Amino acid sequence: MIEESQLSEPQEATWCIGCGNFGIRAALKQAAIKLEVPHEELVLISGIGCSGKLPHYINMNALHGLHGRPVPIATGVHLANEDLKVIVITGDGDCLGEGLGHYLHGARRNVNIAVFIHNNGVNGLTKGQYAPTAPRGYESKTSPPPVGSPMMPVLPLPLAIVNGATFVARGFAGKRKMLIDLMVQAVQHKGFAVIDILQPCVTYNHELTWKYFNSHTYSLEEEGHDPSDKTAALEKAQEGYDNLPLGLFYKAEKPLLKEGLAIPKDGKLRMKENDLQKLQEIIDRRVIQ
Ligand SMILES: Cc1ncc(C[n+]2csc(CCOP(=O)(O)OP(=O)(O)O)c2C)c(N)n1
Ligand code: SF4
Ligand SMILES: [Mg+2]
Repeated sequence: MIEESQLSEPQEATWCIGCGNFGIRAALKQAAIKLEVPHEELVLISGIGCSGKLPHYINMNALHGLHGRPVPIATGVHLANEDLKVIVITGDGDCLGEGLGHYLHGARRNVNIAVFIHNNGVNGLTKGQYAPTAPRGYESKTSPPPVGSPMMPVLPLPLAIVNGATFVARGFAGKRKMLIDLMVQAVQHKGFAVIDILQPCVTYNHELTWKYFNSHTYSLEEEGHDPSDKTAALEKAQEGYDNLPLGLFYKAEKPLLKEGLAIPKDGKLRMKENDLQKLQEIIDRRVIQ
């Protein structure tokens, strides 16, 4: 239903030449076409970062929010209008640093949104500080040699699995076909869907490069991994940077957030008329008390 020409960039991308974000954008375009949904039903919610700029470079409904906050914004958009397919575009700093609490709560709520984490190991926009996913020992301006990063990386996928996410996957910006397929499945999935997307930052991260990811990744599917096996998924999701599995780790069906909320059943929340005068009266009463 969506033509490629409808997605062309409203602004020219300012990402560095060779940045993995280009591969992710290209995959997102193809996924949007493959989803066969009307253009107006897809919406991107992004945080702040090089990744967060993606909605400026692809023509889709979008809201470019605050650093660390795209998951709660997306939750609100979804609950107000369940017809929309809501996709969060977030960086590893955005999602797993300042936004980590929101990420975990989104997972345990099993809110029906798809979260695409652009994982480059650095805070790209703010010039290359090590991000929460940087491996122990990673050297950067803020984690100088000889020690490098003195702590373990945050592992987004085991966290998602143990906290209740129901679609958990990893893609790579350099493996386009697999990434498109995972994106389509994540958006179609009913529940909290996460894709950890390996995304080389060619300017600041000289360890997690295109070459590195090409030679230190393998396919879960080719290994015969069963995504309904939660224990095996957790084990695989904890494998480190030496040999990173790609593909679908875990998929399950669980009750959705909206099923437990007092959302009006007689029509969408967005169709409800708000009585602003009544609201003001309530606010005034509270102020006086
Ligand atoms: C509330 C708030 N805190 C911090 C910042 C500064 N800041 C902007 S982008 C960013 C990190 C971006 O890193 P990441 O999310 O990994 O995105 P990338 O640029 O790597 O895609 C930070 C800390 C901000 N803009 N707002
Ligand atoms: S700084 Fe890194 S993440 Fe940001 S646009 Fe450049 S290569 Fe991409
Ligand atoms: Mg980053």
